Amino acid sequence: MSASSGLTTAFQDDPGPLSIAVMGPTGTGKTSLINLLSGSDLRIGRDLESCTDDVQVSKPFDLDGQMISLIDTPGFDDTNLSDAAVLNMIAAYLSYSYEQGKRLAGVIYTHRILDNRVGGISARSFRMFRNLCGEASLRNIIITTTMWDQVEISLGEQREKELASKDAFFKSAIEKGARLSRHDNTLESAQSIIRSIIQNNTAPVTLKIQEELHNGVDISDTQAGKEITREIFEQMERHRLEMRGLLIEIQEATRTRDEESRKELVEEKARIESVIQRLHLDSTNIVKSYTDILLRMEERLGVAEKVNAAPKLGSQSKTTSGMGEYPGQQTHSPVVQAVAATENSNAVLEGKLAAAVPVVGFWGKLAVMLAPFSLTWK
Ligand SMILES: Nc1nc2c(ncn2[C@@H]2O[C@H](COP(=O)(O)OP(=O)(O)OP(=O)(O)O)[C@@H](O)[C@H]2O)c(=O)[nH]1
Ligand SMILES: [Mg+2]
Repeated sequence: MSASSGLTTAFQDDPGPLSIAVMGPTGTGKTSLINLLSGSDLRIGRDLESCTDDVQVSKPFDLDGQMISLIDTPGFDDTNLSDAAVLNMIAAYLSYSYEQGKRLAGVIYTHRILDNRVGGISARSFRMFRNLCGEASLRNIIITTTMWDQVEISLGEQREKELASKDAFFKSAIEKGARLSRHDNTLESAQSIIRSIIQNNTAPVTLKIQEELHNGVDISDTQAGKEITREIFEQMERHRLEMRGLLIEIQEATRTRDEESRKELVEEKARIESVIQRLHLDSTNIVKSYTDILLRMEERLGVAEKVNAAPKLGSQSKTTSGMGEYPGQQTHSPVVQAVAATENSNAVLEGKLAAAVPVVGFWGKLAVMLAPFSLTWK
C-alpha cells in the first residue's frame, strides 16, 4: 500500500485538500510552522508584538501524495485585538467553511516549550480553545510544543511531563484523546505532526462552535462566547475593586496634602477607567458587531457580484493564477478577493470583516448568497 493511499483512506470522499487548523497563543510559532510545511510566505512575528491578525489559509501542499492546506489563526492573547474579536474571526471562518461543506481533518494547538511557567495567558488561551473545540473533537487535536531547538532536551522533557500531568494544563484534554507532539523547527518534525493527525483519524471533525453556529446558536451564547463574556466580567470586577482602593488612597493623599502621590493615583485611576471602558465595549461587541458585519458583507458582496459578472479569466483553470498568487500572501485580503480567487483553492477572511460575528442565520443566508461564486474552502 502506498503512503498516499494510507493517508487518504479516511477522507477519500473529499477530493480537495485536507484542512487542518492551527491555533494557539500569539508568538508560539503557528505561522512559522505553516510556512515551513506549505512553502507559503505568510508574515511571521518579531519581538513581542502579535503578528497574524486575521484568519488565513496556506497554499496547498503535498504530503505523501495527499494535498493539505493549513488554516492560520490569530492568538487569543493578541496584543492588538480583543479576545472577542479573535473569537469572532475564528468562529466566522469555521462557521462559513462548515456551511460550505468543508470539514477539518484536525486541529493543531501550539504551545512554546520555552516558557518555564505556564502563565494565566496560556491557561486562558487553552481554555478558550477547549470551549471552541468541545470534547468530541479531542481525538483530532494535536497539542504541539514548539521551539524544541531552543531548549535543552532534559529541561524540555521535564516541562512536557508537567504539561501532560497537571490538571491546569493539558492533562484532561490528553485523557480524552488529544495527543502531544514536539516541533523542533525542522520539516521532519512538522510533517510528522501532520501525519499523526491524518493517520490516526477515521473521520473529519466538527468543532463544537461549528455545531453550535450551524444549529442557530448566537455567537454570544456559544460555549466559547460565554467563556469570553465570563472572563471579561471577571476582569471588570477585578478592576472595579482596584478602583475602589484607589479612590480611598486618593482621598487619603488629598487629606494629607501629598500632591505628588495624589497625581500619580489620579493617573492610575484614569488608566483603569479606560481599561474598564474597553472591556465594556468588548463585552457588547460580540452582539453589536452583527449589524456591522451585515452591512460590510452586503457592501463586499456587491463587489463580489461584479467580480462574478465580469468575464472569468481562465476561471475553470485551477492553476493559471499560479500558486504564488494565493490570497494568503496578501495582508488584509478582502473576502471578495478570497471569493474571486478560490478557484485556486485558497482563501483569506479579512480579520476586520470577520471581526463582527454574526448570528448563524446570517451565515446560512450568506452561504446561499455566495453559492454562485463556487466557493471552495479547502
Ligand atoms: N527557534 C525557533 N523560533 C521559532 C519557531 N517557531 C517560530 N519561531 C519564531 O517565533 C516568532 C513568532 O513566530 P510566529 O510564527 O509569527 O508565531 P505565531 O504563533 O504565528 O504568532 P501570532 O501570529 O502573533 O499569533 C518568530 O520570530 C519566529 O521566527 C521554532 O520552532 N523555533
Ligand atoms: Mg502568526
